[in-house]
Amino acid sequence: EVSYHCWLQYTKIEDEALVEHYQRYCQSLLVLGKSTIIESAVSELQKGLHSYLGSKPSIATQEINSAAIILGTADKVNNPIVNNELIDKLNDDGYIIKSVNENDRNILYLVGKSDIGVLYAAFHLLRLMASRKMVDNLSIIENPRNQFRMINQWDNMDGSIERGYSGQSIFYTDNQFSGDWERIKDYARLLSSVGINAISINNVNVFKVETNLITEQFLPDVAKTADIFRAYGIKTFLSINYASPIEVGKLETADPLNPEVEKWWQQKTKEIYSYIPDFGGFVVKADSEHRPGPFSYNRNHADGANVLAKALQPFGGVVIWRCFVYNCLQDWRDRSIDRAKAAYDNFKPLDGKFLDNVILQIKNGPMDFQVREPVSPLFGAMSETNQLIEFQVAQEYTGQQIDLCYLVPQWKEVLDFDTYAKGKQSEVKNIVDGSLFNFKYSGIAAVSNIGNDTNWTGNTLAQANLYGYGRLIWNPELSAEEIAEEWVEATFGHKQHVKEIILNMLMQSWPIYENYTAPLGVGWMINPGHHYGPNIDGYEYSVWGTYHFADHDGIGVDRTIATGTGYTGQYFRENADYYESLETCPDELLLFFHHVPYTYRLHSGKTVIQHIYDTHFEGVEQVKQLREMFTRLEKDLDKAIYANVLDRLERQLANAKEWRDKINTYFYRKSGINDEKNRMIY
Ligand code: BDP
Repeated sequence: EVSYHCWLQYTKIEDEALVEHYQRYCQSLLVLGKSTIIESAVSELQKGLHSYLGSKPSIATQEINSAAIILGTADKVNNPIVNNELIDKLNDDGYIIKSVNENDRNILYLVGKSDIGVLYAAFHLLRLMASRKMVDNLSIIENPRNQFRMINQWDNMDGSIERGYSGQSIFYTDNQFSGDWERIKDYARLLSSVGINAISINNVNVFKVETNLITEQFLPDVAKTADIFRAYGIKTFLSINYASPIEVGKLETADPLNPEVEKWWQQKTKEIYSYIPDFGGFVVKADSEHRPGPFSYNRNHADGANVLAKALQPFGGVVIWRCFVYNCLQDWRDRSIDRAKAAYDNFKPLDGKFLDNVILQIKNGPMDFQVREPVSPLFGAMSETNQLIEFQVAQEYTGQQIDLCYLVPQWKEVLDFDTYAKGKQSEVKNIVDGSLFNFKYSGIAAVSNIGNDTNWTGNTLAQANLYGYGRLIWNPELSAEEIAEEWVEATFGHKQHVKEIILNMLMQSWPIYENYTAPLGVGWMINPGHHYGPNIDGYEYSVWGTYHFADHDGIGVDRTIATGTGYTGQYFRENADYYESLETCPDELLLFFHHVPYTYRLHSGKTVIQHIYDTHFEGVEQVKQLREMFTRLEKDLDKAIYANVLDRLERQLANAKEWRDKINTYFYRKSGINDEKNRMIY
């Protein structure tokens, strides 16, 4: 099926002039140097060129006379075109693409600083061809902006995926590795094609079976998996259970300061590296949502992380320690507790106490991947500690790959957010790329959205989020629209109206989803547990710390310093003031920061209650429009893809209506205020 190949379809080029143009460069491949990664580049080019042009390039190992692509690492390329001045502009994963005409020969140089750059250059060329771009006079220098470009699988070994919306795991089934190595390889290709260079292959919640991934029972299969990813420049990580010394090692404690525990981790780590010499390291969810951690032993998170870091240090591995730490058993009647403050409160005091191969992984917002949240105040607050930002490509709270929600615009807003940590231009993107504080390690991670559905992502259009995630973190300066356009062309081809419609649908989708779900940044009005569909009070009187405080008079969480939880005080001055004051607090986050009456007037000029009514009515109409636009493509799209997306749009419409009716009715009854436009509210 077409959808299986996602953006690597390499659809045959019909325009003969263009085929001829490419042929002028692509008749043979001259490969300089040898490595598994370079082999991946060669095989991808052969596959792609064959598919685009109808003929496979020949492979040459010596200078040849026909039109050629010459690929290799900089040290192997013997041509003044690729000079030191140019090479010096590359970082470790960077590359150069140059087209030249020498003695009537056309040559395309694909040159990496190291072999991974060569592979990225090959994918870049294939991407240019997907967009049907000419390749004359190319002079491209590319460097990824972020060092870690990571994907986190939330796959369990029984085959289920925590927050998976596209079938079962491609990695595991029945508490074993599934052995579907071909599929894993295709996943590696997809990830590498957009520059991903690290993957953790099991859920952050590590249960009984997965605890054994670090034992001889499973390490051979972990190693096999790592071999596949390595050929695409991707390092393998494992999520570990903090209580492993007890559960695997049969020790009586997992206290990080206990010498036996320390020794155990050192031996264990050594064993892991004997299977996987370039193992990336551990991802750790500790003291969070009932997972074990250092708190059990009255130790802090720095103690907790450092014992692992020490064990990994001799091998060059890192600890990725998650900051999603909060009390999930709160007394909901106690208004002084604020879950949003938890990560900062737990970690900020530990700045500078972590070893330098520990990286803190911080969710983009202070709560949990809601459709709208402010940026976590931890970014910029720890100048002495490596930081990674965590996004969620899986659409847990954003429609579960049933509803359309292209998330690149959301991530972009987060990366562009100025923390003012060192004055102006202290944007999150300058923190996580390591530049602002000169971090040794840093970057971006995200929860994957794939499963074993044929199209990988449930809704075929959700492929855009995986693609867009990779492209954006490679270069945060790309626009959400540029990225979407590339994806649409690679996936759906070049018919103008197809491009326009799908692009349009993607670009509108996040605001539409926001319109019919929880209003103005308040979040959480979602069904508890599975997190799909509306449930206004579902979380209101429970222990999770996720409240909206709606009553007869008003709604919202007062997080101000003056009268509320004081959360705004966790930001640097400029942002603290900005959110603290009703005058400047932006509408879309109003209810995250303030409790206001329903009659409160937004900057938009509408009252809060009227805004709620309007956006919910409008959201449903917009989903109808999405569906209508899409049906215009029936004749243009692959049948299976058309049916798949249409089915999702129908379900999205039903969902949007349910949200509209429940939200509007609820607030109408609570407030007793009529809709100005007298639409039907129950
Ligand atoms: C939440 C999910 C939960 C995860 C948790 C986490 O609902 O399943 O385990 O995040 O990130 O979004 O650890």
